[in-house]
Amino acid sequence: MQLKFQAAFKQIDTNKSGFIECNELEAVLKTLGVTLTPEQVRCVFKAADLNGDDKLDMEEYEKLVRKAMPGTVK
Ligand SMILES: [Ca+2]
Repeated sequence: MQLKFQAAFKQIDTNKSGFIECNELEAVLKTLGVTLTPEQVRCVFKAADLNGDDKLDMEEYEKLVRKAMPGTVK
């Protein structure tokens, strides 16, 4: 696991829960210039939430980023 990636994860996890919640995902998408409707954000979130616990752990988030932005995470 890349340190840079962990640092990014911690920045996104604004409430320091150790997980990324749906609203945190929405916020990070906005900073990336991606504007989605709440329904679309929910859809992306659900697709990324592999174990269905309604939050993204670092592994799930990494997979999402790898899928969404190939080449950004090595
Ligand atoms: Ca999860």
